[in-house]
Amino acid sequence: EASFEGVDDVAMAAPKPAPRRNDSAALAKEIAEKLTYAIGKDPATARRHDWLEATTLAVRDRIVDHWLASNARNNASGAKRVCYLSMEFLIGRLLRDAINNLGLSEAIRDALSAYDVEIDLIELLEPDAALGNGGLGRLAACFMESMASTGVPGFGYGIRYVHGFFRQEVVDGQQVELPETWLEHGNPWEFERRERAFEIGFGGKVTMIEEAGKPPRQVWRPAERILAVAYDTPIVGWRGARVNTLRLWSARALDPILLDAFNSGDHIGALLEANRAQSITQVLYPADSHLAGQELRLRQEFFFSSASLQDIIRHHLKRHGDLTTLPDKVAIQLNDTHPAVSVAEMMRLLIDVHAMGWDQAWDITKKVFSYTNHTLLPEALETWPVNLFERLLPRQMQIIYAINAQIIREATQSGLDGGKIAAISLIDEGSGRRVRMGQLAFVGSHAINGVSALHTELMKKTVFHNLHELYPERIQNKTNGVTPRRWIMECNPDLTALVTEAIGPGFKDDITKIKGLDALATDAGFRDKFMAVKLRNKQRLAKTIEERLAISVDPHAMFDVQVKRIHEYKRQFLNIIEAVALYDQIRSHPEIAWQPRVKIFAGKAAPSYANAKQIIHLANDVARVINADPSVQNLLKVVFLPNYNVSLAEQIMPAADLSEQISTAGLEASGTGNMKFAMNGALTIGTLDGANVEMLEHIGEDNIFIFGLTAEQVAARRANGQGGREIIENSPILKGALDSISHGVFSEPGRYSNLIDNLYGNDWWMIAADFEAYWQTQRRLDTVWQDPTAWGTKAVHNTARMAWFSSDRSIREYAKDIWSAPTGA
Ligand code: HBZ
Repeated sequence: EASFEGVDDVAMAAPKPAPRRNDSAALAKEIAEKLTYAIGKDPATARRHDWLEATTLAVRDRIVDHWLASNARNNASGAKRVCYLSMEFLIGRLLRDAINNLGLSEAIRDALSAYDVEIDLIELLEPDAALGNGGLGRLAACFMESMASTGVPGFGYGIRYVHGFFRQEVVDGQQVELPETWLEHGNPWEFERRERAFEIGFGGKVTMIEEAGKPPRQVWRPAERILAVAYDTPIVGWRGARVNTLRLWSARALDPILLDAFNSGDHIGALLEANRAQSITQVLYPADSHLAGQELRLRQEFFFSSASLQDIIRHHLKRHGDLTTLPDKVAIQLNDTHPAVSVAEMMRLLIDVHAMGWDQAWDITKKVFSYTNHTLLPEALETWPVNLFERLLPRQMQIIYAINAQIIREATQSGLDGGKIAAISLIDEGSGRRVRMGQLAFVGSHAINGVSALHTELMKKTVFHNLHELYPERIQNKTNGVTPRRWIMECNPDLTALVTEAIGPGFKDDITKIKGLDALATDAGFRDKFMAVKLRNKQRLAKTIEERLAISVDPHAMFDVQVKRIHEYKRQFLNIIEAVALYDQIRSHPEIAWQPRVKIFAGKAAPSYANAKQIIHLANDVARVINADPSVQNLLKVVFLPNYNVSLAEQIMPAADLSEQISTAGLEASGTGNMKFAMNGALTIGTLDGANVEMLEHIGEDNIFIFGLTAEQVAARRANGQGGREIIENSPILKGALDSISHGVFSEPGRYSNLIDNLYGNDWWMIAADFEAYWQTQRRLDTVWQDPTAWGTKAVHNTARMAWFSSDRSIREYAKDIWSAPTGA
């Protein structure tokens, strides 16, 4: 009970431990104590990982103090709680975050230096918790930190995957996936809550029970039952003011071993059931853009949804006694459709388990839930075959049919025609009957949001066009943000020190104050210091590149960076073609004043996404040839850094000069890397897509480099079926680059013919269509780079004008407009 319920009767009576002191002497003493008594090592023989663990435990004690206090406050005030249900939390390392937010950075550094231990070195040994794929999972992590920092009583609910996102190696230029084992040496941040375990059912039958004097009711008797066990991780907000909980569920068998089978000699068979149960939380699906469509995935979704809802209901009943007040006390945010089955499961729990009537249950459900959409890509929208759903979740399927009937009645009454009704139906009757999870999440929620202004408008016009017509007040926009603690203060300490020196430390508490830098953009002295910080960050990244890849890059060259998941719509291919074109042009026009560039790529491809893997291969092929060619040595390098993850991002963001945000317009819902780069003073080259549009508004058109077709133009070109052939044939630079790729300058001929044929064919991602504009804009950037004053001024404006993209702003908007939840500030 400790974490959620806080002070219970026993704890009240027990004497409280003395609060911890935060000076370096006290910390040094405690770290040594942890090392000795928790780890069993002597300072003289301790290894670096022992010091990491001892430090983590000492920091953790301080977090626990704040954590218990936060929970006690929640319980005393009865304030509305926000439950953020997400299949992914890409939290990365936690030690630096905790130390920074508790204001312990210097004390810890000093404490450890007494033992000749460097915090910067031991921190690197913490595994990077990669319980997510990309932007969606990282957004959930930023939101958890911002809820704690803005005073929202937030509870993250997700899955404790034993194996997070795979580790990527590049072998002979190609991606190889290796298992990731973040829990191998234990996880000091988590607390197992044995008392928080819920049964989760699958399969079986639904029967109607009729008891005298009571209305008939449905009872689900699952064929298979397993346990969901809670593991809690504290999430520390800025200044430790609030510590929230991330509760991750782990699957366990009800019976660890089947004794009958074991005793009759079937030793393996006796363990099968336990293995099957545990398999649910073994591994994260590594696909971010197309549906895995496998039974295990649906099991994962239901498993964590049901456990979270049972926990929420249990807590509510214990505190408030009565489920009719649930919407006043809890808001549940569905992070994409992955937890959308929650809508049906909530109805089941209210009706079947807690004996509520349908109408009241439906009203409560809609008031409690809200849903965030993160993609318009049709191949990423979740649908499940009706027969799979029915077999695994028979009662929930019945409820979905009943919800559907009700929605169709409402649609008919409001005069929607048959075609529109088919479009809003929760069941897709088209290609084999399928349950549409987006529609389910929509109808079960009072608010549905997109993640940037453009994306939200497109949602209204495309995927949810008809539902929007039926329920026009439900869709709203909540533009994404990123936490400035991790993405400025922690990843860029030199910049943080410089900003503090220039405008004082107020921006740490209120990021909008960073606007104060704007006036200094034209101050040569400040600008020089700003660019000197950038140079130091680039030197550090250059060292990493040298160590990992044995490629030496000049920190004075422009670092032109594209790091994100590899996907055709994100158009890494466009960037690579530009690199090839540049390579050709530098060699054919040595008289031109080319500006030295290092093109840096990083990102993972879904293991089953063949074209994305080809793009990685091409990047590595191109890099190998260009980096070995003495004729462009000082002017162009290409680097593919393997195994992009949160920790690598923390090193890359502060070291970038140019940020590539070049998705085909209309397809990147928001982007969040775009924000991290700009906050750290990189200029953006980008399309009018996702949050780039709003970045343009905030940063100003002189300080961001926008090119290419708009979302409308893309839609029109696609509708016309104009391919790329004509464009390619009229563009000697593009044609030349494609020819050198096809003809085997970088590999045997034909290796990339599939990718190239696609450009000549329908050019679905508008790479040919946008190439010329992209090329010209890159050359404009060369001109600006030649003028360090101009570049530095724009860089400072970027950092100064990005405060609005703090996830604190996003969270305050959610709290006010969607959750009706309190914020502290
Ligand atoms: O969510 C991303 C969007 O592509 C990006 O534009 C946006 O900034 C970010 C946060 O809103 N979407 C994802 O990252 N999506 C996934 O990772 C994903 C994971 C599993 C799936 C589908 C999508 O089954």
